[in-house]
This record gives sequence, structure tokens and C-alpha cells, in this order.
Amino acid sequence: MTRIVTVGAAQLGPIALSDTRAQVVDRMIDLMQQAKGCGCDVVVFPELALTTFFPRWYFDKQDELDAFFERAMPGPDTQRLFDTAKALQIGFYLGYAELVHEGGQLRRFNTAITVDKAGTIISKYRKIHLPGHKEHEPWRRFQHLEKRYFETGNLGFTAFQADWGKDKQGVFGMAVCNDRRWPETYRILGLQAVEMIFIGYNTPVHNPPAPEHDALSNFHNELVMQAGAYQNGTWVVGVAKAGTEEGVEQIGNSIIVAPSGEIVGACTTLGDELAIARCDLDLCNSYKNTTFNFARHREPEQYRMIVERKGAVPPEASPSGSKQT
Ligand code: ING
Repeated sequence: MTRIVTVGAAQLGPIALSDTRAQVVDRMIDLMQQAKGCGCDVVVFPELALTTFFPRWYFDKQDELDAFFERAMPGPDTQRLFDTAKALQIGFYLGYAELVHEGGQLRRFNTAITVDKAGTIISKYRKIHLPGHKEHEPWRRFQHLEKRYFETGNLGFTAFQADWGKDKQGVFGMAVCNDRRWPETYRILGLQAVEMIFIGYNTPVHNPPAPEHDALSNFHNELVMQAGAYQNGTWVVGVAKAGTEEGVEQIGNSIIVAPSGEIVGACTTLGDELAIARCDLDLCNSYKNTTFNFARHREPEQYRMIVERKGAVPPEASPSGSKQT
């Protein structure tokens, strides 16, 4: 049987500091309704989709910062998303800032969840690769303080079974933004036989420590997701919070990538926009059973030896300099 999952990349345009969660949720529900009308089983929203990308500012008052976090999921502002999922029978991936009591203390994570057609959370992920810097760096035109505001994710990269209906079952995974730049993200999920990875992102065009990369922002965005998809025989859905948000230009370029590495769906604006693709999960096998048949072709023992060999990376080759993203 062919397993076709119809996916909507639900890109969001800018969210202003003054926008309420209710206004953003209205926009998201509109995209869910459009997606349902086009036969989508699931939509993917961006990272930190409920508010403006607040790590661009330095906050020295904890209560001001915590206003951007969700203390419950669903909570009063997001329950409507879950109700809509159930009413329309459509699932969604949502990125948000999570404030939670865990292990007897307050913890803060850059989190994503996947919700099924019954409106039930079936998986949670907390962002592992936190880019940017921890201390206020006034020299920058804008900050990127994820290392200050979030803890490193503690849930690993865990693939999960999802059932979107008859002949629509498969193995799914999640990542958030900077995770998509690291091959380990895809490989750890690939080793769990993942067939589709959901990734939301907020990516400024300008990267203050490396302005020479700015012109390649979209190229790098596509490169990492196309490579990750092909090298692990999986679909990848990358979705932006796009456009100029509080004076900072963020890329759009939301895309749906096939296990071949081909881009089969893409947004072309910097606003709220839905890109759709009918994704045949069985296409993954064309790569998982041949070129990337891990059991036949990978050499984990070799990798382990090289990594564990003392001085595997000559000290002078290790990254130096004060540059940070
Ligand atoms: N944003 C960016 C990202 O990885 C960044 C940070 C921008 C890193 C440009 C490198 C170059 O897409 C988040 N939120 O991780």
C-alpha cells in the first residue's frame, strides 16, 4: 500500500511585539482551515510561533522575559488550536517557548510539539543546538540570546510513530531551527528509521559575526535540509517565521524536501503562506534500501575508532577565534 501524507508548510509572516497571542492564533487557524480545504493531514508552524522572536532583545527583568513563555500546553491562548485540530481532523507541529516546573525547579526550553487529528500531543522535543550568545553584546545590531533564555534540550532526538488515518502511518521526528544545520540531527533520527522531519525556524538574513554569509542565507537553508533529507532517506519540512519582524529581516524560504533531496513544495512570499505537498512515505525506501542502507554500508566501528583515537583532531585544527553566531 502507498502511504501518502499531505503536508502543509504553514509559514507565518512577521509577528510584532504588540501582537497578541489571540491575533497570532487567528492567523494560524486560518492557515489550518486553508490546509484542510486542500486535503492536508498535518501542518507545520514555525519555531516560537506564538510571539515575536524575543531572543533578539536583552531583557534584564525575568517577568518581562517570562511573558513570552507558555506555562501550559494547551493553555488559554492555544486551546483553540487543539480544538480546531479535532474539529477539522488535521494535525500540527507547533514551536513555542516552554516554562515548566521540572525536577523541583523552573526550566525554560525552546520547544516543539506534534499534535494529532484528535487534538492530542503525541510527541515533544526541546531544541538542542542553541545558537548565538549568552551575554548581552551591545555591538550587535540585534541580539541572539537563546543561550541565555533557554536550557539545552533534554529530550534527545526521538522519532515517533504517528497515525494520520488509513494508509497514513509512519515514523516522524522533530527539530528546531539551528538543529537543521547540524548533520547529527538528521542522522540520529535517520538511525531511528525516520520518514519525515518537522522543523520550524526563525532565521535572520544578517548574522552579525559573519556578514559575509548573509547573501547565502536561503542557499544554506535549502542546502542543509536537502542534504539531511537525502543522506537519511527522509522527508523534511522546514517552515519559517518570515519577513521583517521588529526591524529585523528574517528569511522565508519554507520548503518541503523529498528523500531524493528535491524541493517539492516552497513558499515564495515573506508572509503567512501555505505550501503543500502529497508526500509518499514509501519513497524513503528507495534510498533507505539502497544508497543509504545503513546496515549494509555504514561503518560505525570505524567512526568510533576515529572519534575515540586520541588526538583525532590535531589541536591546531580545532576552531579558534572569538567569532560566535
Ligand atoms: N536562528 C538561526 C538559525 O540557525 C543562525 C541562527 C542564523 C545561525 C544565521 C547561523 C546563521 O537558523 C535560530 N533561531 O536558530
